[in-house]
Amino acid sequence: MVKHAKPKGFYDTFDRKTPAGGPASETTHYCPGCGHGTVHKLIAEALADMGIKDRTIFLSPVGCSVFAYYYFDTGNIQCAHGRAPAVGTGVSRSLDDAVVISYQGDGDLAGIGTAEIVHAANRGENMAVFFVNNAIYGMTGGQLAPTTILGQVTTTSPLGRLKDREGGPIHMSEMLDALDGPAYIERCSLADAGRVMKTRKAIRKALSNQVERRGFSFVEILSPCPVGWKTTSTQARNWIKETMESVFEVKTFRDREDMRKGTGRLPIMDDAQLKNLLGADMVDEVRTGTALESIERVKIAGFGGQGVMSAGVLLANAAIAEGLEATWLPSYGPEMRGGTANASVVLSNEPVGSPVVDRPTALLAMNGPSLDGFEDTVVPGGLIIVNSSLIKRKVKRTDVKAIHAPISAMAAEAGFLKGANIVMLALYMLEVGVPGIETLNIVIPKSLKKKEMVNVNLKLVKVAEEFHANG
Ligand SMILES: Cc1ncc(C[n+]2csc(CCOP(=O)(O)OP(=O)(O)O)c2C)c(N)n1
Ligand code: SF4
Repeated sequence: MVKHAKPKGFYDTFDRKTPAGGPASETTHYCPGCGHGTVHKLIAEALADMGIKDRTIFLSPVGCSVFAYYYFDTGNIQCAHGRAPAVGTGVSRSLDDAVVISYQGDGDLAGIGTAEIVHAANRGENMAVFFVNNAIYGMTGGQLAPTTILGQVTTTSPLGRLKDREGGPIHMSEMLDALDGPAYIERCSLADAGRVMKTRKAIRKALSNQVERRGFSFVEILSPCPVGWKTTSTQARNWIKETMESVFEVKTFRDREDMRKGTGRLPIMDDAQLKNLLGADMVDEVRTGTALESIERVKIAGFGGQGVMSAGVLLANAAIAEGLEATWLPSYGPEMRGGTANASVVLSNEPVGSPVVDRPTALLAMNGPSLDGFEDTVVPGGLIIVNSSLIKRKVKRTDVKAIHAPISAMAAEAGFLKGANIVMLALYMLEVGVPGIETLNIVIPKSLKKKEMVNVNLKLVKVAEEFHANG
């Protein structure tokens, strides 16, 4: 007797479809006859049979299977469109024992996410990719996908896909088979029961490859989308067999049983090794017990050549020298010369979660475009320091502290116009108090590669101190 039951890899109930206050649902959100349901079942069964669901991280894509996390009783992450292989890279590199599943449609994987899948495959990342190829964008209403076959009618190719107009279908398995990285590549089909059993085997193979740490496994599954194709379920399965399979050959492309992958992680280094690696930019801790009242998010902005990047590095180094946590993130304008540039520096008592500075607590504006571009982003109560030598207008905001200082003129008067960045940085540090200005005086000699520049830069710190004391 064949007993049909819900695989143990699934949750008991699918809450997505449970009506408010109503009975728990056991149905999915997929259309009748959709291949996603079949692939889900095969994966859920395998996870339960292999006893690996507790160490599995399932990456849901964007597409009809966006809600996969409502079904799989695993760790779940919902990824931005096409980015699952990048997320999976992070997961598998940080969790040695994880079985990472990247579940993706053809729009997700072969359209918006082409770069991510190619590079993850090339690096041979530890993950099993299940690529559900239904030759169409199902979720958004049946538009042409990268894998739509020639002549296929979709809502955006009403006359049928034409090679000269839309290009031919992309064969992802063949493309990835050109790379050295993958361990296992197989194309399967859901056209009939026999083929479903072969897909079942391929899915288990890809998952056991994860357990064995063989690296990157890729299973492409030709899958019916009766709603997008405007067919019955039977017609859809026949179409796969008779038409799709003649374009996408069902076969094993490679199976490298002997492959083994490491974690791909950098070695963990102690301070001495790090210092050796980073050289002069590392500064010994000079003061301990420093604490910030709250996270400082600093945007130092100007045009290329004004030294905004090096001011950012100095600030981050000064903070680290005082035992704080700091990040520095450069952003270069598109022009090679004369363009705008800015450095984002985050200072914190705790490890920094994100180096991005969208809402600065302080803006150090070296030129007009920087003030125009970032003034509105500063948090209320924040600080804006304006280089009034080059910026002729005043700060408009009334809910921030504004300091207008002739930064460039002060640097020029001290004999070193290019050191305006140091005057600006010193002024900021004097204003905020943490890290302390004396730390900047220690960091400057350690950080400057041209030792003959040390004294002039220290002189610029003094210039800023005088301005601050008088103003
Ligand atoms: C950044 C972004 N761009 C576009 C979309 C719209 N969008 C949602 S699903 C989808 C395509 C999904 O197609 P596929 O990956 O083939 O999955 P299927 O729905 O067929 O299973 C697109 C373009 C989006 N959600 N996000
Ligand atoms: S539109 Fe197609 S892929 Fe999406 S759930 Fe319906 S049948 Fe499945």
